[in-house]
Amino acid sequence: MDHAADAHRTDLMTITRYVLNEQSKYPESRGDFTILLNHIVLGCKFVCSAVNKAGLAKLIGLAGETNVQGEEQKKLDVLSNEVFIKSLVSSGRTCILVSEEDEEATFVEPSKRGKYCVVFDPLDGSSNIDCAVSIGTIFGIYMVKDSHEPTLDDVLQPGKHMLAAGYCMYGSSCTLVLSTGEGVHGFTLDPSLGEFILTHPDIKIPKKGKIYSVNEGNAKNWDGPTAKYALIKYVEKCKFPKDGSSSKSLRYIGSMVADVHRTLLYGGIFLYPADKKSPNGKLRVLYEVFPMSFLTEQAGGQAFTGKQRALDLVPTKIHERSPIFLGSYDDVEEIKALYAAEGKKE
Ligand code: FDP
Repeated sequence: MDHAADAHRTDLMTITRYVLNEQSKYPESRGDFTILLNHIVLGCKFVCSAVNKAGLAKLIGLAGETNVQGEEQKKLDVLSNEVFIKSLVSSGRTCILVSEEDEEATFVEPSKRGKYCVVFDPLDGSSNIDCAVSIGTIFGIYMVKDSHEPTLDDVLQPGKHMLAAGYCMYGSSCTLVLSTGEGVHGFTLDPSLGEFILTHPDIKIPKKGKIYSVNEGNAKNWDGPTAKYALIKYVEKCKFPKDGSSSKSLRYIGSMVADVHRTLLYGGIFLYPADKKSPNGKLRVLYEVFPMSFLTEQAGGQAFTGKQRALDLVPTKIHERSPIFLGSYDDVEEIKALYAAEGKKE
């Protein structure tokens, strides 16, 4: 009998235990962050359960449709948003919430206010919902700037000021990946326990990868001389490397959470450039680009916008977009070099 393995199996590092351990490093901490995170985790468990039951419960479809009982159906992303907003407000630890689903930020009423601002996309990859492909929730956490009345400036901060970021992927298993600024850790939901258990401690992205991930069908719309030629050259290099190395594989799920999750674990690069349809790129700075860039850097990779380090961006609007290239350190170095070389020709 392998007693060591047994001890490991019975000594479960749940996400709450992990965060409490982290908290104990800061004697002045009052446990507010742990409470906030517990409410995010609750939202993730709810959405996971709703996603798993979506087909059965007739949650799939457009908001505004009615089901056979004549009740109004809520689209999964509308439902997920409601759950996160309610859970975050009731935590008593938040003051501003920015959700992909809501045009305006939510300012929490004074009696329920705390010091954290949470930016999130409750259900990212929504075009994949109806065919049961992996989707996810993405979140980032800031601390309010000072004790004055909170304003939008508290969330319009560069990504490097985030205290924590993460995502939960609703895939073949439900996986929550979190960084509080001390590495990246992955937790898998054990459905029988209803607990996220640490399964991927200290995720490090390979220095160079064998996969590139981009919606290449958009190539005719890739925009601007620098972007267009840098990208075309990069993609050509992935397919027909001139240095005798093997060509890279193309993997594109079209769900940012799933594409970034694979990139963190297997290495490679994920690209969403600007194009003629989306001149500033498609992905949103606050709740897609920043959290994923934060995690990528914490795992040892890089995140670049085509002009600068992604986490240095200072958003001016809550739903601002940006091009993003993130992943293995060496792969992002290559795209940065191509952008620099093509930029000089302009
Ligand atoms: P979706 O439109 O399905 O919600 O956030 C938007 C997003 O998904 C990302 O999850 C995904 O990476 C990207 O858009 C896919 O966009 P394309 O369909 O243009 O490739």
